[in-house]
Amino acid sequence: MKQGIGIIDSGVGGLTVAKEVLRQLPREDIVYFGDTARCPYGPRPSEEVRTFSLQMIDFLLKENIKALVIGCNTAAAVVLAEVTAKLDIPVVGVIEPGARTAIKETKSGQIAVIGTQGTIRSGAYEKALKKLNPKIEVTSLACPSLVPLVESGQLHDPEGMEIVREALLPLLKQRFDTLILGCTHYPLIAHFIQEAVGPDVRLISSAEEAARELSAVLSYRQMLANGGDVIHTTHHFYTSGDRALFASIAEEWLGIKVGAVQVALNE
Ligand code: I24
Ligand code: DGL
Repeated sequence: MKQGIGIIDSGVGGLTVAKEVLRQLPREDIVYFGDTARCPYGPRPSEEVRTFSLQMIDFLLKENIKALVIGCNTAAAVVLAEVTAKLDIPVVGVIEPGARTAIKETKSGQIAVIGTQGTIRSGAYEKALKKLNPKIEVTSLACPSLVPLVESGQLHDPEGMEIVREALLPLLKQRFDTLILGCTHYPLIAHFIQEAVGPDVRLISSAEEAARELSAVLSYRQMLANGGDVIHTTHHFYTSGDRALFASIAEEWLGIKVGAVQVALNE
């Protein structure tokens, strides 16, 4: 039987990762789990994020996946190392791939990172960047107002632009030429973010880079789904919350028909 790519996220934000996987690896089946009932993870203590993430992973492992993507930056910041060490299948996080691309792109050696409180507090991006190049200067900023902004749907209102400007104010005193969008939701407001930091700053989407990394890993290990001219895929979507709400957001975002199944995780 064809094995799928497992993707976990705190909710619907990881659909930005799923969309990139569908685009870059159109032959692959996706098995997505979004913990919408307990979203957001950003403000939660890391021990809680760890427990919740491991519950989702346990569920997906029973779904016969061949690789796992930790699509949520907050979760990847906490559990990636532990899960990579524990599982026999390839595990891809959303942090290292974005860090690598930022290092490749920066000319000044000054990189900024934005994310949730949990992601920034963990220092995971800073560690990943400094591990690759200790001379890189890193500026990190938690932006707790941006996930609620995206989820409010004000993606094209002047009010949304103001919230982004306000959130990024502390960055504008800093010097950097590359900005890592270290959160699933930020690609949806990339236009606001670009406007706030100016046209000379290069934005890096962690979702896009994670999908690229997955593609490289599967290719290297000769684990890519094979087939001819006709592509046949079956995707599965699980949510801990309301399945109709989940499905409507997923359908709009991915542009495919989505049947979501609700699953209760242990409290
Ligand atoms: N976008 C996100 N979360 C929401 C939302 C949204 N509502 C409207 N849009 N709600 O995240 C979160 C809370 N829900 C989740 C489902 O269960 C119940 C609780 C960003 C989505 C990233 C793919 C705006 C919106 C949309 C469709 C696509 C994109 C988008 F409706 F931003
Ligand atoms: N998925 C989370 C992340 O990428 C954002 C939403 C949340 O706080 O749960 O960090």
